[in-house]
Amino acid sequence: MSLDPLSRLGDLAAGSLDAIASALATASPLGQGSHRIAVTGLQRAGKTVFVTSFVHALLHAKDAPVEAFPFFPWRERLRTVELLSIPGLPPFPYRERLADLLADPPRWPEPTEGLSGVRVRLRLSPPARLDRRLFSPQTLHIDLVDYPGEWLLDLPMLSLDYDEWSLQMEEMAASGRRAALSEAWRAEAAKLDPAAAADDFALARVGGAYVEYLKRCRAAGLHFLQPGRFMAGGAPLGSLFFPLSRARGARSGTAGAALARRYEAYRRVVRRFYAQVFGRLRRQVVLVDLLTALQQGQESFADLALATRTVVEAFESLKHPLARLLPVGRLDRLSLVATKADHITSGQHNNLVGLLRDMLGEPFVRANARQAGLLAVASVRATSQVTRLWRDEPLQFLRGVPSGRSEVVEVRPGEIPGQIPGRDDWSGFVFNIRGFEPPRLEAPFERPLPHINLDKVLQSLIA
Ligand SMILES: Nc1nc2c(ncn2[C@@H]2O[C@H](COP(=O)(O)OP(=O)(O)O)[C@@H](O)[C@H]2O)c(=O)[nH]1
Ligand SMILES: [Mg+2]
Repeated sequence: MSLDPLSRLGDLAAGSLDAIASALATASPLGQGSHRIAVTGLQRAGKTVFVTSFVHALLHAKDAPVEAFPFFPWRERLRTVELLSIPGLPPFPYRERLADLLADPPRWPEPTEGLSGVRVRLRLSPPARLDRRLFSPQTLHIDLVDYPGEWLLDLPMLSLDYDEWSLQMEEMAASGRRAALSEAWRAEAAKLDPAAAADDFALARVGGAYVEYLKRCRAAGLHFLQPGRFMAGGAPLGSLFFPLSRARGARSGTAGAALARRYEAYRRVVRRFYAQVFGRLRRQVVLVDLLTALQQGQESFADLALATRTVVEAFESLKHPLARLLPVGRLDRLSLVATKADHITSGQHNNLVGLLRDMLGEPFVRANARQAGLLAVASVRATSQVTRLWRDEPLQFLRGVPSGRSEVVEVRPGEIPGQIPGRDDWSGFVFNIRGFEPPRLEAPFERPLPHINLDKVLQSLIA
């Protein structure tokens, strides 16, 4: 890989994206059915846990009691099931991640970077109405592809030139909590003369400060971070460019012109991703961790809402194949999932879905009612529920081991609002939403992991 920033970008586009694109373009062998399900979401939304638990359920649902994974359409006809990799894609490390969950004590799996995939092959007897002597078993592939939602945050950049993007980003960086987080970067940027001759070291210094700012935002629970690829997946693209509206009109050879050129090169990568990868993923699951943002308060929540809407707009754009910016693409099914539903009591799940609906916006939900389903899901359920009497009233409590602790406690996570609270109403809500250690499950655990509604995601994608 070259050190020159522009050719590093070129490598990224030509190398990994093309490889991924051609892997996705390859149809499955003749006569085999296949469902390719892409799973996305911002960092820590729960993708790795979701894919691990989903694959595990596909591998073991057949012999488990029906209630362990109620929706499983192949139960009666399934002969064998196998785990494979998807040719050409980095493998999703299912076995390692499952081993983390089944360890003693169990741990949440290590994060994965970039895009990866795993294939489950089901061999099915012919349907009962066909004569089994005449028809051979059918093969069905279920592919799961995990990719960072941050890659979808870049869509708006396709319709903004460098000036416009810079202005938007600078304005954002100067407001709310971001103002303090961006101070060091803004101070560095102020020293840069966009009309001076381009100097890679000077640009890298300010660029480094910009990435530091994005990282600080993330640590503070903010999610709308552009460019998304600076913060997620494989190659560290960190110091390529940054917003600088003062660069407007800079002549060629100057620092300002270099920034604009790098921005354009980056946009070509983004466009390529949409054209070659995103447009090929026709069944997608978008995971959103609303609960953590809710606990972090109004600004975090508003920021997650902005990021989530941006992600979802990427899906909207797929419905307009003639849209100037994107190639032909189509979306068959979209499952929108509020994750970690085991962090609240079951009586609150409807409100959690209401909150997700409100975050996506009623117009989006209505326009996509045919393909899209909204669900509250726990891929791996870490809590159980108990009812306790409090002043003669039955109240629901969660039982589980809080993160970093080892003893079981009972908590009340609080009432989840069924829609986004108004700016002034936040103080009226008291949440006690916290992380839990994963449940203790004994290896080998040869049935679906405890979950909430994981099978309904399958149903919403393939029914
Ligand atoms: N209680 C609970 N915690 C979860 C669940 N899914 C994810 N988490 C938590 O969220 C963290 C991030 O999940 P992960 O799947 O790594 O997110 P990713 O970055 O989107 O791949 C995990 O380490 C867990 O602490 C779930 O179903 N239940
Ligand atoms: Mg992950």
